[in-house]
Amino acid sequence: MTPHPLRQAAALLSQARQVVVFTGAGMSAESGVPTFRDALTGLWRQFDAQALATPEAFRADPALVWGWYEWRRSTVRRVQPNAGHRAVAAIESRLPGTVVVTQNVDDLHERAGSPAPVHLHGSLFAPRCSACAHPAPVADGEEPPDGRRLPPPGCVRCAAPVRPGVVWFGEALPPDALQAAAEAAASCDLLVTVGTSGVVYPAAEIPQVAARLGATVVQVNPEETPLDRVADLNLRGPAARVLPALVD
Ligand code: BJW
Ligand code: ZN
Repeated sequence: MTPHPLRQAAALLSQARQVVVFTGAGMSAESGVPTFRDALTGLWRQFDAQALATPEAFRADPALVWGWYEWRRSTVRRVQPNAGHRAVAAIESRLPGTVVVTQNVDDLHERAGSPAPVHLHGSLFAPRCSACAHPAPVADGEEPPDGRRLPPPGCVRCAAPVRPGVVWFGEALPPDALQAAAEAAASCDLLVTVGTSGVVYPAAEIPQVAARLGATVVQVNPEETPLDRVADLNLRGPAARVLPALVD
């Protein structure tokens, strides 16, 4: 008899020697951070990605883009990691050497106890100068700007506008992060992909690389995704319920 998929996944996890946990927006959904592409609530269902998440958009209207990201950052500051983030941290403490690779720009993995997640798409908490890349301080204790336009601060070094430290469409991913993720994917024997639609490249290659090189891939997602065919096991459920059941 085929064991229950959850039990099968828990057994794979307990036998694994080198694990990668690859996460997307669905990981933080139950904390109250909106995903990008979910029907109705996804950010790209309500906002125009081309007008907000491209370098051209920032050049055309820095206050629109900066205000939107400050609103996103204030949302993240108000929410807490969920049981899924804590389960990921539990996997890492049980199996040191586990690598968490996230597409998320929030800090919920860190706040749940993951020491050093690899941020493929940057962070809401690492603004930098748009001209000289000098790191800029994160504004603290301000009232959430509520999605309103807000002119970005000027760089202390060269006075050019400060930009959000995230990766926009058409921009290269941080080379160190991409390399760390690719190496971890190439050397793991189990990759758990959680809460990603798997449509944004090159990030979506990470589970595919692991599968191609022989790792077992387990997917946690309430919906079907293009990664279904890469995954050996599909656990159809929300991260905050499925992941704790894997480490219990
Ligand atoms: C749950 C859940 C629960 C819900 N529990 N699960 C055509 C083909 C291929 C590629 C391209 C193409 N045209 C253009 C490209 C390239 C482009 C791309 O991939 N576009 C595709 C969308 C078509 N990629 C790029 O531009 C990248 N750069 C690049 O290619 O550079 C080339 C280059 C090289 C050298 C020099 C210069 C250039 C950059 C991509 C950057 C992506 N940026 C964003 C925004 C980040 C900043 C911000 O936050 O605003 O990253 S877009 C957005 O998508 C964000 C996410 O990280 C990323 C992935 O989304 P994710 O995490 O998968 O979220 P969703 O919403 O899509 O899915 C959520 C999932 O969760 C769903 O499946 C739900 O079912 C599930 N879920 N509740 C578990 N409770
Ligand atoms: Zn500068």
